Amino acid sequence: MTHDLVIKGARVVSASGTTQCEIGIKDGVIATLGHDLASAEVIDATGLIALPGGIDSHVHISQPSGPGIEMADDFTTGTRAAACGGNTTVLPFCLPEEGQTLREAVAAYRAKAEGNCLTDVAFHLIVKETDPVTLGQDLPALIEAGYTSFKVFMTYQGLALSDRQILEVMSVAKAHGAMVMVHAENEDAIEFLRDRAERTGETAPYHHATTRPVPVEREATHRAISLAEIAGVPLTIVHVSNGEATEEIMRARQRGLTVFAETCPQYITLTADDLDRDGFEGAKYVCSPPPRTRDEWANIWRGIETGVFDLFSSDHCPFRFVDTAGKDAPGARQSFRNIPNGIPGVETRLPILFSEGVVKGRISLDRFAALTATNHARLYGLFPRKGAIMVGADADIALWDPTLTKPIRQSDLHHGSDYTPWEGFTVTGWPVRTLLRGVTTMQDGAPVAAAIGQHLTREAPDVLR
Ligand code: DUC
Ligand code: ZN
Ligand code: ZN
Repeated sequence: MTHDLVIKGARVVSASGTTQCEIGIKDGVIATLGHDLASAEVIDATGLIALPGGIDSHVHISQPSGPGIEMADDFTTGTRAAACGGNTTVLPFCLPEEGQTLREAVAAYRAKAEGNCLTDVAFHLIVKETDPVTLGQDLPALIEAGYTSFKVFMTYQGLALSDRQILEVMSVAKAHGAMVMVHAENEDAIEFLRDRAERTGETAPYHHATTRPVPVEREATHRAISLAEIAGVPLTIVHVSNGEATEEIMRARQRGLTVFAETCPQYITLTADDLDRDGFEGAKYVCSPPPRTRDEWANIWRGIETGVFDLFSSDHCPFRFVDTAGKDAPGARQSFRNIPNGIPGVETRLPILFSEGVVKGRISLDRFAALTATNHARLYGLFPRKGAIMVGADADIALWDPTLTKPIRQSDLHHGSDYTPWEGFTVTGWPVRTLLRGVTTMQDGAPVAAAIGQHLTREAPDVLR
């Protein structure tokens, strides 16, 4: 067979292990893994590692974030940054605006993404209403149409669902075959701590962290797992930040429950002290759950190394810092309550895990591929088309230089935010070329293609098939 493109000379992290071989690509699909392959075009990847293109299954793009607040990324900048960070697919959330049905929201997000993406895109839903139309009509129809995962919140006024409502949502997931993702923090406990902090003048960004302590997350994690057990559904706990929540997940698995878990770069590299930086700088690090301590980094690493965590996602939720529509929102300097919640990270997720995990000897290349691509595809109904370098899969590949060492700099990044929480953080190992269905989307750190990203229809999660 003559291929359209062959990648030669790379160590290939394939679905069946890491080997030295060539990757033959035809019509955007991996056609051959072998040697001495014929092709019209060749990429010499000597000295590089070929990994599956990253799938970031937890990003927020163009999501409404309150009156007067604007997310820093639209689909053009968000997926451009993703591609430059070695990703080929992202899964943003679809949040209905006030008065909008879930189906209308999906149509609106699809329209915002259409023709603007440098990665492929598929959407999770956020379920914030449990009226009969949402649960009886919209959600079943959307699951049928391939929106096979949705997030529920246990925190945030206007988003948080009661235990009863979560059970109702879970029973729709059970009946129609979808994955429930949970943001596990106890809203009442946070409100109590937040009101008390404000009464005593503890209003600086740092107190975002002190009012969302570990027990707030541990308790909600335990409760979410119990609700999933009662409803009889698998569950994914997203953005786990600490050891006690991790233990809840381990205990649930020991009881035979199917619980998946996600963590993020902020929980192995940032601490609550970052929120205590001079002046208003701490606002740059306000996200939920908050970054914890160095001891918690060790707990999260143990979970990554021992397989408790299935997913390593960015939770990219970007706001600009010098902007009254961003972190410097009206009232934000008076109380942390008013600081928009979230940090940018879609472009830096993979280099941080490669450097801190693979280069420092904590995880293998195979485990890196599972945590950053394969498991995301399996859990969210994209496998085997996405998530692994194997014959028949889309030719979504990131070529990595494992020796390239440089600090993360805002000036090198491509997101819409005006800062990175990892400014100056030195990383060894960077993606130097990203290919989406065989087309180069990033080369040497710069975006190079037109917006060729497509919307992906998903199957049911592997575990439900
Ligand atoms: N949860 C997220 O998943 N992202 C940003 C904010 C939040 O609370
Ligand atoms: Zn969340
Ligand atoms: Zn998120």
